Amino acid sequence: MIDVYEQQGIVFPIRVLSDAEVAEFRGELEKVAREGARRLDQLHLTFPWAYRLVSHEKVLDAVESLIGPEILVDGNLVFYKPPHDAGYASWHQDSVYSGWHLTPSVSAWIALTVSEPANGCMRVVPGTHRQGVLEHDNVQDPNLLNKRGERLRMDIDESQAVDVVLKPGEMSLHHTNLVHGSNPNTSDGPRIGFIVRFVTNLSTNRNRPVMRVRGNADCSHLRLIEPPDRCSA
Ligand SMILES: O=C(O)CCC(=O)C(=O)O
Repeated sequence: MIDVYEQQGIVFPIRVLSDAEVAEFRGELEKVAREGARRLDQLHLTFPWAYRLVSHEKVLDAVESLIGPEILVDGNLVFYKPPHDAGYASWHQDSVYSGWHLTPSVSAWIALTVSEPANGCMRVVPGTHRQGVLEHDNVQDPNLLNKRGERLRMDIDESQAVDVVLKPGEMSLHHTNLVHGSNPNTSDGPRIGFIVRFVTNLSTNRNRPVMRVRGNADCSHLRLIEPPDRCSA
């Protein structure tokens, strides 16, 4: 797995959830996704089911094979594309605003529906993670899913792009410098991606709280936050 990841900047598909687990997590998500919501942030801080998903053993086993056994969650978001929705993600790198390129990190994209070209699956340009952090512009577009409207300045040769096709319960793991984006959902069903940003105890970023999901290294230099079920117990 690590060889493909280092060469391509992404590895997929990785089966992590059973059909029953997909149904359970999707059911929980549908309860909190308001009509028309395209983006839900940081669910793992509030909802025990979302914490269970970010700390799922199979997800963490794959993550551990790339960044080692000390694993922290630095963020979580859901991109929910309703049927026939114009929402899209422009070509971008995650590192631009996050600083994840400064520390061991990886993003997990967990499919809670099928994810394919017709419903706007993630698309990547393999190998671009080796180009370092590239120039981006900020664009205003109500259909843009990227929070700050970040869009890669250079043109992308679309013939080099690869569709990250996933079945429900499968996951991809991508590098923070990998150029990626996605097209609108032109299908009759929703497309749901549950995304988790993982870092390690080597992170020095105190701007955001992080949640430990595996390991026991000293993290006193970070803002560690407890899982939601323990807080409310
Ligand atoms: O889910 C998408 O369409 C885009 C995903 C993305 O931009 C990301 O995971 O950083």
